[in-house]
Amino acid sequence: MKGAAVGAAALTAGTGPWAAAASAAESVADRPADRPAEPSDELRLWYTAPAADWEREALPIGSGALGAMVFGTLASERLQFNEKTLWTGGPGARGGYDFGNWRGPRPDALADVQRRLDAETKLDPDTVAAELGQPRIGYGAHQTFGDLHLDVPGAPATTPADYRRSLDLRDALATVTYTHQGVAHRREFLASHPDGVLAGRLSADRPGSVTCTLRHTSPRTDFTATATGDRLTIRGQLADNGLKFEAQIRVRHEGGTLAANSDGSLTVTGADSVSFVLAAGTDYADTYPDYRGADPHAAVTATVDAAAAKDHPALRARHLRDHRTLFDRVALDIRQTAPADVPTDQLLKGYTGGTTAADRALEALFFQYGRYLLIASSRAGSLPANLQGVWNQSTTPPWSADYHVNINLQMNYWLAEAANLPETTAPYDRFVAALRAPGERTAKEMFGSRGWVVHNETNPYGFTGVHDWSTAFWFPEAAAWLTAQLYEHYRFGGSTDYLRTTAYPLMKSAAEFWLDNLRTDPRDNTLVVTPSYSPEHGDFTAGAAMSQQIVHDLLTNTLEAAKTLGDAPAFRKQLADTLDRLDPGLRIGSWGQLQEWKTDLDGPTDDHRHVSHLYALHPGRQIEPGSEWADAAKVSLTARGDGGTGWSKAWKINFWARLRDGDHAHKMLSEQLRASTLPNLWDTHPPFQIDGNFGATSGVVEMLLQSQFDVIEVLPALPASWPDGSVRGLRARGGATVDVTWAAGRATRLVVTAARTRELTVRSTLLSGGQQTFRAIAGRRYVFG
Ligand code: FUC
Repeated sequence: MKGAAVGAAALTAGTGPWAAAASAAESVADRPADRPAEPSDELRLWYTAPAADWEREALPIGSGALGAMVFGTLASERLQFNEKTLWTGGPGARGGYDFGNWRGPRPDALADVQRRLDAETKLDPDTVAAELGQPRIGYGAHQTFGDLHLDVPGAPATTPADYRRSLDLRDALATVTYTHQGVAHRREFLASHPDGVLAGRLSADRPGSVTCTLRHTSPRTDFTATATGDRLTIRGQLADNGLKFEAQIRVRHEGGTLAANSDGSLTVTGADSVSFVLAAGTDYADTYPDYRGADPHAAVTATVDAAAAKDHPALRARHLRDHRTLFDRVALDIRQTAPADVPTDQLLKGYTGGTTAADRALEALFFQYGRYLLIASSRAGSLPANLQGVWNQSTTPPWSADYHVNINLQMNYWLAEAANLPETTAPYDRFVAALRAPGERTAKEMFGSRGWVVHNETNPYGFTGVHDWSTAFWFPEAAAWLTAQLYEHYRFGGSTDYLRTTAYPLMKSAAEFWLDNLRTDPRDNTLVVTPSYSPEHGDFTAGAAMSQQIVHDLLTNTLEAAKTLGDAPAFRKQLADTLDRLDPGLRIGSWGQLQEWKTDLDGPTDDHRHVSHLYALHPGRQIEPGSEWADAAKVSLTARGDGGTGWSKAWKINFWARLRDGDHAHKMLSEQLRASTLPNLWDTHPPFQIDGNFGATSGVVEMLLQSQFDVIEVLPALPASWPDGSVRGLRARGGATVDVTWAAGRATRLVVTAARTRELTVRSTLLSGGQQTFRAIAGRRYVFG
């Protein structure tokens, strides 16, 4: 009944489908009856040749703390692997900082720059960096742990015709299969979060035909590798900062013999199958100021021994249950059909911009790949996903494979709540919480103020100061931006306890920093951030749009939270008064654009990749669709164009979706696939940078469901190229899970599952008047259409 009023009917009361799924999933083959089987080929990356190139071709698996890149090389399988905390730098590193390093510039340098900006309105970045910057020392970089090689003597010299290398996103399994001399060989690799190990198995369909040598190599020299019994131990200490690291590998074999070699390798000969488990760790701890915990030996030994006590099928079953509990929550059907004979690199090459069912298969795969990658690189118990997730083959990776916080780390988590993976934010929360102590020290020493601060980028060792790269060093707004995700976690999940204990203390401290640091702009008496630098672009000014919008967002969220939690009226009043006087960072310029700076400096031909002044549109919620600001944002976005680096294109998907232009959002998705995606579907800046993958998945969600204004908006930006389809399991703020089916571009069925008892407002063309508000009961499903 198109457009007719359909009463919200509670169908089932219960604890929600995912709780039921988790307890019912005794066997991995089990699937609750209301969950359709998904065509698994559509959720698989596959190739017909081994990977030659780490960045472009190898396939990622990860458990959050551990990651590996699988090459599928015939004669010597290569698993490049990582442990997330293996970082050089930090206090105690050679030339490392002692948290006094950024006592900063001359005590009056900041005030000088502020005075000059009052008088001159802008200053070039080099001038400001000469005043406020200082060399960055002891920053460090994420390190590869090395490669585990599995040498297979007698492997075919050329790639067999039936060779297949694949990554199944539902199973989180990387497999390699081929037939050689009549024997079918299979390799399977996984990264298990519940068991904390990388695990693999080599098998064949003829008994006795698996022989292989396991050995470890690394570009580092500060370790020893020893083999005893079925165990290979790699142990060392980073020369740079003394961080201790250890990995242990244990091998099992069915049939054949095992030998430990004096060169630190293990050889299995003539087995029916060989399996291994690998655990790794360091003595890193996220505790200021020393950042060291227990020697990793005991934990690595316990983990690897516990995993080695299980056989591979048992590890695999536990891994599948864990992964699918998260992954299976969301299914996207845009009438995609993956042609059975077209490998993923060819699917990408043949992509025509979304006009065919094969194109849609790539788009749906890319969407789910973002979810897969977040599960693989962000689980509780380690650091959050860095610029490369958890995958890094180098000792000097691009940008140190660090945590850039002038957009990149934040973008990594844009999908987490709405794409139904809220558990993946646990490491992010912990990381942000750990920045507070060093960030308060930096606020005190550099700014003489309360609160905490962090600038353009950071590392696991509390680097919260500045350096002197003039166009990318000054960004004290980063702390405020980082806390926005914490408040989103509350808005989606609704736990007041989480708000009180985790989010609010960090938000409040970030707000205190700005209460102390906003200055009165002599031009108009408003409160502004100064000096202010719109990320990586233009001159230093006072009150650039993004600075103002971020602070506006922070103070708005903090005031809301303070009311919810009943914080002191005097503090609430201070927040409200400050918001009243704050320049909101929204201004329309001479050519109808949303201004990037407080004075009208925007060039209509400027195509810079950062579109910072649209923060208020996304990820913020200051600009409502249909407003004059939205029109101005559209002018700016149109002028910036459809180019940019991978993450920039991904951001533009989100922007266009928020502007309710599904076709342009889809255009940006197709630009990203066409120009900024590698054959293994990693996003490329270039080089590989994972934020673009995460940002694109977030953008697709924004096309299908939005809730930033506390109204559940169904199909707000559906593109013409997805006329029919369905999506299951997206989350909305207010604690609801939404399934939508649509046909000919209009919703035909809507299921809202309430996680909390509260009033919900749903907007959809399916509802009479376009909108319905009802009191939802926790655990019930409300079906429309
Ligand atoms: C920001 C971007 C760069 C790059 C870097 C890691 O500084 O401006 O393009 O993505 O982060």
